[in-house]
Amino acid sequence: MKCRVCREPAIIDIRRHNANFCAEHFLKLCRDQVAKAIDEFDMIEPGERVLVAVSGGKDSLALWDLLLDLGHRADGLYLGLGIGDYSDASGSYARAFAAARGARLVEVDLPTEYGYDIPEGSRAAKRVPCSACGLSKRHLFDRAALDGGYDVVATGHNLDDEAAVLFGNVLRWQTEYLGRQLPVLPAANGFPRKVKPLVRLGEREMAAYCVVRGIDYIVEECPMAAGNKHLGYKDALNAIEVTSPGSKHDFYFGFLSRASARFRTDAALQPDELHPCPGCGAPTTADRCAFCRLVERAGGHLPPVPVELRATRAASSG
Ligand code: Q46
Ligand code: ZN
Ligand code: ZN
Repeated sequence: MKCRVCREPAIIDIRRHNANFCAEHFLKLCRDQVAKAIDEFDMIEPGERVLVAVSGGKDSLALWDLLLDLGHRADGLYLGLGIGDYSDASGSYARAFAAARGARLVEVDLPTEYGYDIPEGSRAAKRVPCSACGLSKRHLFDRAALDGGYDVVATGHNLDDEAAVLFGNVLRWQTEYLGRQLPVLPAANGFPRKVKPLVRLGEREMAAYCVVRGIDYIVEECPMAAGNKHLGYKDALNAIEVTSPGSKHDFYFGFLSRASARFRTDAALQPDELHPCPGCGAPTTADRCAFCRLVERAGGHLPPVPVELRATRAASSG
């Protein structure tokens, strides 16, 4: 097995590209694919401040590493979700990476600052853990980015993640979600742009990237992920990929180029339907936003919102 570029011994085969790569050219491929995604979808402008949502897993740490290598001004954000030993361990990996790279890691601890954790909170609020978790994470990313003056929030969703989510949305024809499933969500209502620069790279490549770069990451899955439907969708797509390499890529990028725009109207929210949540200031269509309702039902509390922040959000959400 020889590297496609230099003919030296290869360390990885990527069947989707029908090619093998040595360590050096594999790293170059990863950087090129991220740079291409950023460019193709106008994800990050030079000089913009990026906040990378870091979980301590392979994807988010690789993403942070790649963005720093590509010269972006990228800080990390780690959310302590209170998921027992898993949270303790994942936080250590995030901190170790930041220390090794001399990068800035912002931390928000859900139990300390909001008075609930994901296992207890989701039970009390009668929500599936991943649903309570996803809702909390989205709110806290937005808030941290807004408070810290960041232009962009970047998440480590890779091609396998996006293809699995797309598969689930298509399976149930969730047209509203399909209209929003994009690698870039533009800034809106005072919140920063959201980008997924790893959409051109697969899960296996991200694990290999961390190994080659010597990045330690948490290998265990989150214990709350058991029963998560997306794991089943990933297995199904992996089975297809074995006999038909490139299927995941074609499924996802074909959707983006040929189908996604058709669902845009299903996802469009009229700006006048939104108003600032009286609890936290985030834009919402309801009396109070879903996050504030979750916090209350989970028995938690909100940190005080500075008055000027409320004013900014109120002004920008109309
Ligand atoms: S952290 Fe949270 Fe994930 Fe754990 S509880 Fe589910 S959503 S699985 S990415
Ligand atoms: Zn090579
Ligand atoms: Zn709220």
